[in-house]
Amino acid sequence: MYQAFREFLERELFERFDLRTRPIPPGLEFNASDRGKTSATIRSWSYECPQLRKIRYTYIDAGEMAQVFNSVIYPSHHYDLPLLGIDFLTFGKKKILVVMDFQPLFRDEAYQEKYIEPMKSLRDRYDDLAQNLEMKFYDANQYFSKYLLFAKTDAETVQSRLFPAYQEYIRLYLQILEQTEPLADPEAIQRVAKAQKDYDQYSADRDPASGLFSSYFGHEWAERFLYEFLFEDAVPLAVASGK
Ligand code: BLA
Repeated sequence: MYQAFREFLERELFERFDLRTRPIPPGLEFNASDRGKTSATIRSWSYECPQLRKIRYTYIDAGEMAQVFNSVIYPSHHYDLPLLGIDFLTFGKKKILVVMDFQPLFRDEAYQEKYIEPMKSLRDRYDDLAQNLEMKFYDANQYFSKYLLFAKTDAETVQSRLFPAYQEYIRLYLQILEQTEPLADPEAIQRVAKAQKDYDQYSADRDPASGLFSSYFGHEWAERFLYEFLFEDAVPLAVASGK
């Protein structure tokens, strides 16, 4: 269902950047569970280049049960750009939830103006995909912008509306990256590194997918996937609290 989305992202990135494969820890690149009705595969890709220190995307294919496309792009610490976050989820025939955003690292006015306002006209044109839904797992004021796309929708809208919106968001993001001067001040660079790390910790601690990963692939694999791949700069909660 989201394969064309994955292919589009891949093409855009390969055309613009000199990508190298970024290693995925052994055993986490692919997994398959076969429990009769709940058979599922999960596959991930990861790349890097001088401007983008971590590009990762994951596809879960559990047939009619679930289709998921999830991605985060982390710029190099020399860019204070938001992260590009994508989470498109289809469960069964009815439940489709899509989220896409430039995920801000900082919340000051100047930052908003520079990196978030450029999304406004796009978001206004895709108003139907920005539904102001309540967040249960995350805090909408942390690492989400006011112009995020966040919708409960249907398969037809995914093709007719989400696909063009997605393409425009990605192109805008890459255009902003191209126009942004890298930071030179070591303190500013350090501040970005810290903010990206905090994002990983925040996201790993709240990830609503860990139950989904556990149910298909077991708890141990799910924990490794979360802390060694998806949000590798996060420390598992039990370790952080010394338990
Ligand atoms: C919600 N994301 C969810 C849910 C799941 C996932 C299962 C809950 C859906 C529900 O309400 O039943 C799934 N999250 C995943 C998967 C991965 C993951 C499969 O990290 C990894 C492979 N989530 C992101 C990113 C964004 C994001 C990058 O990983 C940013 C665009 C957003 N996901 C996001 C939001 C919700 C969500 C905003 C709703 C959560 C809420 O209600 O608080």
